[in-house]
Amino acid sequence: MKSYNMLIGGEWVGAASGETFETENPFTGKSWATIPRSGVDDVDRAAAAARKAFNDPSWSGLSASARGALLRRFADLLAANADRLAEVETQDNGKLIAEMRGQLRYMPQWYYYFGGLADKVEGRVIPIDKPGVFNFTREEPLGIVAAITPWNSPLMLATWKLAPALAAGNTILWKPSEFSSASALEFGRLFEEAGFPPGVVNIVTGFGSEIGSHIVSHPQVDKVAFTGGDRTGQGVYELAAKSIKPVTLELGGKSANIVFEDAVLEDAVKGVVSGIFAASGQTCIAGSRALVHRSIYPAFVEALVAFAKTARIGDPSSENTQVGPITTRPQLTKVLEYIEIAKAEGATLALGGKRASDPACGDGWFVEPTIFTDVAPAMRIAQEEVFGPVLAAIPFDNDEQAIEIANGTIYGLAAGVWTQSISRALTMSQRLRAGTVWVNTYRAVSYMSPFGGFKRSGIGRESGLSAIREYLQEKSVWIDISGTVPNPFVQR
Ligand code: TXE
Repeated sequence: MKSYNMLIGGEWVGAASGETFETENPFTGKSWATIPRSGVDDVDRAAAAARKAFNDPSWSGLSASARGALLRRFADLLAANADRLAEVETQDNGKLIAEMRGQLRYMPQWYYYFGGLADKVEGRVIPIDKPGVFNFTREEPLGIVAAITPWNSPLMLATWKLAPALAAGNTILWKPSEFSSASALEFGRLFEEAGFPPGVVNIVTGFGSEIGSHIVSHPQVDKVAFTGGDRTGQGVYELAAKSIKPVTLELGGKSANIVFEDAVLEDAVKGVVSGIFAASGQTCIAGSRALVHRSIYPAFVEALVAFAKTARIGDPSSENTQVGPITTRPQLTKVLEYIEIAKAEGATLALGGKRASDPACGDGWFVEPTIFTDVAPAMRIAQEEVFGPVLAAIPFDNDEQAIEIANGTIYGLAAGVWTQSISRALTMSQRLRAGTVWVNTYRAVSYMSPFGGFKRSGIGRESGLSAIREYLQEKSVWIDISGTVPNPFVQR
């Protein structure tokens, strides 16, 4: 068993209580490392360290260019360690090694991009309406950013927060998911190696149910950046409101992949399959509803099932595997429950539908790629986030109905449109109430393009130029240049 410590104020430490918990490998179902189990006093220590670092000239006195250079140095180290980190992640959360390598090799771009942006944040001079005064604005960091991150793409989703927050000059209290803390702790070493002053990045491990509320309501924390489930997100939002903290929330979705009758069917089949079966459906942007024009519905479903059947399921550390395990035991239970719910609701099971028994899966936590047809838009399987390899295929009759069904959930994270018509593509991209719309592609993300949710999928945007604004606050500075301070008792 490997034993990890966590990072507080530049020191690698255990929990003050000495307690740890075990982290499991979803492919073997066995524990492989121990992680410190923090209590509230550990959070207090980390918050104090983050505040000290925020006030210390070794961080606050750095020029924006120097901060940018640190981020770029970190990016270089990340690139050099990408494959090693990918292996840790695959062992800890069961994501495919091929996907993890791709993700980790791309991840440095966020630190290059936001490192480059750090010294391009500028204030404004306001042509103020009052004579004898000069007014300008400054863009300042918020202070301590608490990053609370999930297990599905642990380092990427943390990066979307850490890169802009650090570029803006904040310090970090990061609580990774209890299901995927190992990679975060390995990642932490690179901040040290890059030369970030102690306490600028603190990593506190433990259970959200035990320390989450304490982090969110902590008086030292100035902002909460959260990715996770919508119920947990609601709680975070409510608690943050009590101390008037700004939040960014990314809370998942029930995204529709809409296939029109004029689509290139082969491409649409690939897009729908990658939308739902990549990462075993455990992505916030999973295209978990396939909306298919009725005229092509039977042929499309047949092609979809045939293609999905070719997916190789098994060991995530093998290059050839295409569908890996479910990351956590509770998630496995949840996915299997939703399959039963869909059956009970009267949806037709066209593929899969149970825990995988393929010998390649061993004792791992696998669910077969599952497709339900005859799904009505109001069914729970068409409304609620499953976060697993379960697709609901829904027919529609015309464009208007497609929009109505696609927009007819509480979520609004993403949508896919498959069509060859430019006017349809543009109309759909305008009328779909989602933070991202893909046309004839799916799952593309970049450090350059804003990502976030409409409706209950969240608040705020990550990546792209505007993301740094989520970690800054504007200050207005007034300077008298008239040289005479007027008598306050004389009305002017
Ligand atoms: O998420 P949680 P869970 C969805 C998905 C999944 C469901 C539950 O549908 O089935 O959420 O997953 C921390 N205060 N998504 O239970 O609990 C927790 O420790 C503060 C969608 O794993 O939301 C972890 O670090 N923090 C999603 C983080 O919140 C708390 C990604 C996320 O865990 C807390 C993951 C509390 N009271 C799950 N309780 C997406 N948007 O991509 C827990 N946490």
